[in-house]
Amino acid sequence: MKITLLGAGAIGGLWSCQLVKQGHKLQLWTRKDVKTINLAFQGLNQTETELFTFHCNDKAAVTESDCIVITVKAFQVEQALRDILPFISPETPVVIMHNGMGTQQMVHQRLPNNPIIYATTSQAAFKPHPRQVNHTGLGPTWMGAENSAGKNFDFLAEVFNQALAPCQWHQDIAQPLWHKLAINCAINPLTAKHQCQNGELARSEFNYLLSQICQEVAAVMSAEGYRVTARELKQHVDRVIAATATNFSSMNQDICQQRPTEIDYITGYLIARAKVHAIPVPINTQLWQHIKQLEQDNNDE
Ligand code: KPL
Repeated sequence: MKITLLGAGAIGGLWSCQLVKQGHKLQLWTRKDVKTINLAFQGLNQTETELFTFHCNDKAAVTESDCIVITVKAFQVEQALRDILPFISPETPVVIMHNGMGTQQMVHQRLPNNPIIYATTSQAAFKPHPRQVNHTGLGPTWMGAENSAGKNFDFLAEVFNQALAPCQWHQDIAQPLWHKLAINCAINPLTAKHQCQNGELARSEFNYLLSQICQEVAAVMSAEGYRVTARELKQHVDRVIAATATNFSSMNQDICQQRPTEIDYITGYLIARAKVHAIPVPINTQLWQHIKQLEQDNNDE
């Protein structure tokens, strides 16, 4: 397939290399005006790196793309779409993959005709420097239609599955998106606040706090129609903490490197939905305030 990918961060870089290895013709769309980008890629549990050269920013290639993949952060999706919109054909499917929720409405407005597919992944990747991507953990990827036109593109899950398994199509993509949101509500703000690796959260002192976060998320998820218990969410969070023990979460890295975080699309989205259902979420609200303060402090420096 001809693919254009926006957002070659850690996850975008990982998918770019895996899709090219599968024989797809993939170009990168970048903010910098460059013609090519080299990426060194280190596969999971491998010591050697492979070098990939990607063509970039070819407007005609965007128009000819069979699929557009957007892997920028949630708060960058609007700008990314604005940049590329004039070149996207109205029938081209657009796959959007980011942590958090809450970009759907804006995406519908900007792409009223295109098939829209949302994706969420638990694959882990790390960029030790701008031109190197390391695959650091395996996890499932889910894809699903966000509008009726998107329903015809369930085969894309198999395309992504061939590139990096497991990837499956979900009839109600909001369900895996909510489950990933629960994981991110629990792990990301705490690892950013305490400047620690994910594995530190397995210490007993975090147990009660994690359970309270899960309690609040479970209440909002249930009100949204996704029946889940706080206990189930906490067990899932504990499993992800163990599986990603040596990772620094994306929010930890964003705060550390004085970048904006996805807090408004993770905990902020939970708080917004809680408000709609009149459900109190005081613990998540405190964490949201704390991260907003850290972002502000970084800005003031
Ligand atoms: O998605 C993640 C992130 O860092 O954003 C987790 C699952 C917490 C892994 O680090």
